[in-house]
Amino acid sequence: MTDKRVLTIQDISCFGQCSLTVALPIISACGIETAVIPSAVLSTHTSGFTGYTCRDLAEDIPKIHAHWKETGILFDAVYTGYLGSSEMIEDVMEIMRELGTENSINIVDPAMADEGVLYPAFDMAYVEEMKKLCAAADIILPNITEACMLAGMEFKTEYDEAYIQELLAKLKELGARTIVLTGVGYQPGKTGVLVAEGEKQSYYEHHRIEKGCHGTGDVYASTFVGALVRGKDAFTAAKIAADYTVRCIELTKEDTEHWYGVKFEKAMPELISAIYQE
Ligand code: PXL
Repeated sequence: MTDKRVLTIQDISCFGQCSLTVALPIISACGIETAVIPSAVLSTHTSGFTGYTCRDLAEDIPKIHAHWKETGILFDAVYTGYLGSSEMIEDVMEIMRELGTENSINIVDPAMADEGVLYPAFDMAYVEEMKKLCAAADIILPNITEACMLAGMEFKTEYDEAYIQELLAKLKELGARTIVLTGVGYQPGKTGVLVAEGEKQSYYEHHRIEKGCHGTGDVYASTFVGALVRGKDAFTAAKIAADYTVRCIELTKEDTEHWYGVKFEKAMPELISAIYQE
């Protein structure tokens, strides 16, 4: 196997177990060299904390790009998460176009909303830019809220398969190729992930833990990327990511002081054995 190299572009929330502080260890644990471009530096994430600091690094992105281009550094996959401002999206697309190897894959987690609402830093202009980034991706990983915002559909907590199919059709119209839609549940106590690749659709249903935890979207997307680049097919990567995310929530849910993220470190041995199972 030729060793693979991933670039991930997302913020550093210095405290809070999300974005780069989750993506870097998880993708590395999957045996993949991981380079990073921090899109912003925040003292904490923005979900539940107040008074956080934020330094946007949009200006640095073209400079890092130029240096790497000159040096000849290329990536087998580019994975984006929480970016922070719409100004940087054009530059991120430029990186996807110029710093990928011949068969590189672009994976976009829109990371902008949950439970029907946008994260505090974002507005509809960001959603519009995110639509362009999703159209440039090979694989997108929205949750239902993000999918609705990208598709211009009403967010619902109860729905049927026809609603999900309409959502997928609208995302395809947008230009999205493979769609990994998370948080799709049709019955109480269950949730799941739907992987739509061209005409093919596969659904993995799993146990739903009532307590929602911050940062699980980042744990999910990073695990998916690690597993996929490691050589798993999209559906297997989606399943490994779902099982690991559920495990992380289980290991965290009893600890009421740990509301800001999940204890993903504790379940890493299980992730590693799932990844290295050929
Ligand atoms: O987990 C997504 C995320 C990443 N980065 C920052 C966030 C959030 C979610 O709120 O605020 C800064």
